[in-house]
Amino acid sequence: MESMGKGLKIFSYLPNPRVWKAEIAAKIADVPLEIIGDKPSEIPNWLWDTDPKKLSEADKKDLKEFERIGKRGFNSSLYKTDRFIELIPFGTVPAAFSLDGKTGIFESNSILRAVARQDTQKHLYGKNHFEASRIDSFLDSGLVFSREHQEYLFGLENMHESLYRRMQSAYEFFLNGVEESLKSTSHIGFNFLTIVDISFFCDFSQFLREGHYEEKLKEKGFNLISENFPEEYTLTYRHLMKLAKIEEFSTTTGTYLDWYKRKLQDPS
Ligand SMILES: N[C@@H](CCC(=O)N[C@@H](CS)C(=O)NCC(=O)O)C(=O)O
Repeated sequence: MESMGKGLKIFSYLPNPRVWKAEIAAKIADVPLEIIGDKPSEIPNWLWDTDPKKLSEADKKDLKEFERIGKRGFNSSLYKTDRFIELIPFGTVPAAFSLDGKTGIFESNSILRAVARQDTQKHLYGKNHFEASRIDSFLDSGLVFSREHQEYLFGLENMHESLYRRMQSAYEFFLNGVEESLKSTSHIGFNFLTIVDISFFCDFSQFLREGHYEEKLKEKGFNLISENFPEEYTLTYRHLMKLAKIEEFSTTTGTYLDWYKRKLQDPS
């Protein structure tokens, strides 16, 4: 296979748990990453491109041709170049590019895979093609869960019955599978750490942010979906907490889960 050099360039709003997937894997596998971005409120002032840059108001007037209205999560104007859309046709971030800028990679799990494919020692993407495919199976299931929780998190300010029920059912289905797998292996689906654990950790930590909207949900008559997570899915809960202690995880996510750990200690 043609060698393109080791590494990856990523553009996103930051911090973003979807970017952490690649960051954690890159730390474990020693793959260089260039991460470019800004806080979510500033990302409409950036040129979404293989060579992203911050734009002034004057730049924005000159680049009017690239102005597009956000479709998922953003409802303001975003400046996405034609080259960006050519390489990232769904127009989402995180967006990753090969070092020569010729190949666009989108979907955070695929960006994670792109890092893991550059790992030659840690077997983050399994030890053979069958294990890699089994890893893909878990990642596909995880994407279904994370797509549901994306819509759910967007809707938290104003929850309604059908959105809540969809999330509840996706949560139960996904966590049942993860819990089952942890009955026979130390990690999800395997007896060693893989990108399944990394993807799960980042997506599930993001989902747990529903906890910040407990009052808003209660006002509409709903409980937190993860209310009894530690008791109902004990193995999964323990696994999440175990992963949180691994250095490459904790140095990437910082204090993100601290509020949740505090909440568990003081459930009042
Ligand atoms: N499943 C995707 C989700 C990516 C996504 O939906 N990104 C949104 C922000 S949360 C986006 O880039 N939206 C661009 C827009 O609104 O046009 C992943 O894991 O990368």
